[in-house]
Amino acid sequence: MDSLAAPQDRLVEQLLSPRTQAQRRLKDIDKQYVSFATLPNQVHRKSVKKGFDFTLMVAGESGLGKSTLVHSLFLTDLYKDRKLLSAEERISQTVEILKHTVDIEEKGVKLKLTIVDTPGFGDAVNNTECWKPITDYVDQQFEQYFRDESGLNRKNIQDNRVHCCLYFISPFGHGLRPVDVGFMKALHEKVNIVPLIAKADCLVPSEIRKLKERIREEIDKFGIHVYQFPECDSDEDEDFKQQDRELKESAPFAVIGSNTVVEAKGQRVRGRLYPWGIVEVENQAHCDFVKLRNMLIRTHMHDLKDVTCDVHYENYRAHIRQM
Ligand SMILES: Nc1nc2c(ncn2[C@@H]2O[C@H](COP(=O)(O)OP(=O)(O)OP(=O)(O)O)[C@@H](O)[C@H]2O)c(=O)[nH]1
Ligand SMILES: [Mg+2]
Repeated sequence: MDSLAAPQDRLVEQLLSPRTQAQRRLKDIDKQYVSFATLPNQVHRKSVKKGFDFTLMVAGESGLGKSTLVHSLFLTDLYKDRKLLSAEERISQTVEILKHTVDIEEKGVKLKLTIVDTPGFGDAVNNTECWKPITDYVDQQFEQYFRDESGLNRKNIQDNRVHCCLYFISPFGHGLRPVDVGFMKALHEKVNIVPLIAKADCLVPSEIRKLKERIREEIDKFGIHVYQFPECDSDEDEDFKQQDRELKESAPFAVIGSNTVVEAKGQRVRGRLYPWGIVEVENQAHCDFVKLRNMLIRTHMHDLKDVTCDVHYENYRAHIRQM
């Protein structure tokens, strides 16, 4: 409508007080619409009031840096007054499934973030079905949700379903190992899998590029369904489209984790200090950590939840009905 108005009218409109402008706009809306155009606002207000929740799981072979990455991603930022771990207080080996929950609030928006840290596998000689405790955990959350949904008090259901599983792949192999294929195939119908190349500081850029390519090919070859980033809307601006393209091209993300803050070029950054230099976790030239964090928190959290609900949970319900 704006574009059709005469320039003088537009100028007058701009000179009015913001309040009068708003009232006029409302009147215009009244004239043209039944008013369900305000629905997004209503939904927005309601969701903000209720708060959001998100559950992220990490899985993969033992010692690939899962617990470290989770701390680098969230916990050190989330616990504002928490001290960073010193070298002596290193994270120890995870031996059982651990659930951490943190409530964060930013500009009045509440997020309840749950992180499920799982013990790494691959230490045993026989790794058949080593992912069983993890598949059981994911199933139990569906089961609980299904029970709550069919119960009497459906108003305040806690959604503990796993919305995303970061799967760590070793940087030392030449692609996927049989255990990686086994794990991902056991879980790909139950949860959104986001594969990661762990400890990317062990590889030079050309090796990372090759390994990424190899992993992408093998994921295809073995028919593994990892989480697919949704198509970018055609009406998005060029910057957003470019970011989206870069995100898709970077998969599987190569990440680095660290619990220590080091000094690099006069600044204190989270990184790893080697005798020959420093790798910075949040430096985009060093790894894809920032891309991963943006994807999880800023751009794709909602889609990950939607796919969990509409695809994975529906699969589970269909499966239950058949039994
Ligand atoms: N080079 C390098 N080492 C890392 C990185 N992330 C973690 N580490 C080190 O790898 C070791 C294992 O890290 P953890 O975070 O305990 O690994 P995990 O995958 O949780 O291991 P489990 O709990 O046994 O499954 C520690 O000594 C970390 O300091 C990384 O990005 N690069
Ligand atoms: Mg661990």
